[in-house]
Amino acid sequence: MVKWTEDEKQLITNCWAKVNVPEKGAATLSTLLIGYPWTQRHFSHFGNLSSADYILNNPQVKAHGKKVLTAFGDAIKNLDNIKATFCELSELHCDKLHVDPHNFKLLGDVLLNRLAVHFGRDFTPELHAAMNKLNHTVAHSLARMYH
Ligand code: HEG
Repeated sequence: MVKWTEDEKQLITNCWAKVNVPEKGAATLSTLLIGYPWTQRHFSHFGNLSSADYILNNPQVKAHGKKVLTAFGDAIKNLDNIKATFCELSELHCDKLHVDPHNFKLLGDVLLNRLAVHFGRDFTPELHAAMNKLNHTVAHSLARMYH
């Protein structure tokens, strides 16, 4: 299991405390759906996703984005135990949703970009590295039930 230094834990928790989860969740999921349109196939029941405008204004996209980032928050509260925390979610994404695990990495990268834009110069290389490590761990933990 991944090991965190106290500095990394501090950087991640301090950063996350300043994140507006509903707003960044909506922005992250809509950017994923617009930028990587093959991800839309999982959300056909969310209504009209036929243009960037529709995606950005879709209330189900907003609500789901909030759910996804809330789960990121759960991972952050359980940094030493992310695999166990995401055990059921991994099963869900594997067995029921059949999401290609590569898409977890894409979502994490989109989130990282949104945070970098939001925090500007406060998004230091150290914070970037810690958040990148978190993304890898989240993606890896979600993909665990695939093999
Ligand atoms: Mg997933 C459901 C978290 C990536 C597609 N996702 C969910 C749920 C959570 C979650 C918490 C709700 C589970 C429940 O209702 O019990 N997702 C989550 C995380 C990540 C992620 C933390 C991080 C990378 N998901 C992801 C990606 C896709 C996807 C990349 C597709 C490209 N998730 C997906 C779908 C659902 C969930 C289709 C069901 C949505 C619904 O029907 O409401």
